Amino acid sequence: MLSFDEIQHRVSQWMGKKRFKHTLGVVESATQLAKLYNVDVEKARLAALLHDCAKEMPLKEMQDLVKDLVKENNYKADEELLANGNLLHGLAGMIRAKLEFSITDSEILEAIRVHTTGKVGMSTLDKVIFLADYIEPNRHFPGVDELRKVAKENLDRAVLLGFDNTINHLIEQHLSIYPLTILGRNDVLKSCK
Ligand code: DGI
Ligand code: FE
Ligand code: FE
Repeated sequence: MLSFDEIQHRVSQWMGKKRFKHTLGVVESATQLAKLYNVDVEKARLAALLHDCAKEMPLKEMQDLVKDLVKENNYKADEELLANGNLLHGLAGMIRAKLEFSITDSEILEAIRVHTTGKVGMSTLDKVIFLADYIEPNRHFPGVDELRKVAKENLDRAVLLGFDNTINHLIEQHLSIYPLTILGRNDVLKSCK
């Protein structure tokens, strides 16, 4: 098994400078959140390092990677997920992490897979990665400071705000909302009550 630094070096070669900087920011934020919410810090660091490892692959390559392994892994990849790299890079990244680095920890793999869309029944690690992706230090968007504040107080409420922000954004741009994003949002809303 490669060390964290060796994996980091390989990952840096798979993406541009900006995304690599984002990735290191997610590692930093995920480390803080993991400590705060009693998640295994090493798992959080590795999931954060790998969460976008497939993001800059051409869509066709992502699709090939996914199609090969979807059957034997029992993952469902529907047409909407397969057609959009913004949605597919989580599943593709999970498979890449497995193939290239022999990552077998199912909690790490799942957090990578669901980091964009979320899902119903997210684990604390899933939420930590989802949120770290949102609030890492290089993110600048209206409301990010409020989100950073809530993230320190209540994990579920911060994840809900993240979902709301994504969904609002998609609506403003007249884009399709992946159904699992809505289901994931409604599920975490229940935990907030
Ligand atoms: O990979 P990152 O840019 O760091 O962040 P991400 O994995 O959260 O991906 C964000 C992109 O995915 C952004 O362009 C919005 C898009 N996205 C997130 N949820 C949905 C979505 N796109 C669609 N069509 N539907 C969704 O539910
Ligand atoms: Fe991503
Ligand atoms: Fe990201």
